[in-house]
Amino acid sequence: MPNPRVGCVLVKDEKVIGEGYHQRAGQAHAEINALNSVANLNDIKGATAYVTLEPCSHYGRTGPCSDALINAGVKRVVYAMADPNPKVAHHEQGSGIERMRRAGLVVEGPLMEAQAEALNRGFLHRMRTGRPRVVCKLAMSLDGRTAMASGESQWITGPDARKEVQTLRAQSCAIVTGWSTVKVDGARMTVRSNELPSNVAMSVGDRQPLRVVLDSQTQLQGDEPLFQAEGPVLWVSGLLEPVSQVATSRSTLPTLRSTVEHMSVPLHDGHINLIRMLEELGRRECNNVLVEAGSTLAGAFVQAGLVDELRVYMAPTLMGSTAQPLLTLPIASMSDQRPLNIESITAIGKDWRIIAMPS
Ligand code: AOF
Ligand code: ZN
Repeated sequence: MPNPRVGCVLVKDEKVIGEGYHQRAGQAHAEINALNSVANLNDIKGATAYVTLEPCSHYGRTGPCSDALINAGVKRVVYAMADPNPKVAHHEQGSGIERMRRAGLVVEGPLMEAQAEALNRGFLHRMRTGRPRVVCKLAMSLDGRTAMASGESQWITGPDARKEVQTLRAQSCAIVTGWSTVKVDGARMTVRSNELPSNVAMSVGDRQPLRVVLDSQTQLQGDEPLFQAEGPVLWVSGLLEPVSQVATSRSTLPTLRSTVEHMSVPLHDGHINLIRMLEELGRRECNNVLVEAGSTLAGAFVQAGLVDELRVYMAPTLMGSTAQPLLTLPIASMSDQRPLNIESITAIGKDWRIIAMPS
């Protein structure tokens, strides 16, 4: 993060002569690592490079990969998909593809575009919209309930599903939640690295995703467990009117940990503008957002059309008709339904995981 996952393989005379991948933002891109992996530089002359993303054309944290391939003597480049990053796609000296063609290389693609797209859904979404991709995770009973009338909701799903959510958190840039989850459930929304599968634990290290708490009416004190737990927090609350009152309310905030940032935003009909909030996360180069919230906030995200993926964990239990529905989403007529495409239904321990996208 915030960069895409990219891999590159160099082939000469039907043999793989080098390979590399982009390991971390700030370090060399896939193509450079692949070129550096070849012992004899002469072997690269006339080789073909296979890349999962169009080689870049810009000077960012590193130099342009398209130039590096040209200068190394690569003759043909096969790319899986074009890079929608405006810095590459709209570069004044041409995109990576254009530069390489101009230099006389044979450039072919896209090839296996859907698979390449699936590698980097969050990054690609941010490049196209300026906002992160939003996954909304929910847990429900077989009768579609997500909390008792009292708000009590722990635990609906079993340990396997909860473990998977740890992985989902670890792989997200930010986790968005609402004040009531923080207050009522005492949720910390952290990643517990000892609950991660070892390969995930290795790739994320001890990084904690940014936890974003939406608290339009400033109902939180700032001393709840979420604020005490390790890792960065963005506490978003509504501006009180008149502005002078803001200072008053601020003076009542306890001393916050240095990793907690408090941000006041103008409210719209008493609510935090979710699109603005996502745009702010996009500016912070956040690719993937996980919404882990109660039915009200999750419903607001769905209602605003901001959920790119719904992940529902369904537990083999009935919570009854006085319990709360999955989402607060008032729909009056069948013509206003929100149709979804189900991508997969998978057994996770005793629960079922349903992944659905808006159609
Ligand atoms: C490539 N090969 O392996 C990757 C690319 O900040 P920088 O310099 O690392 O540039 C990041 C941008 O480069 C990123 O937003 C994306 O457009 C492209 N990523 N390009 O040619 C790579 N990771
Ligand atoms: Zn590059």
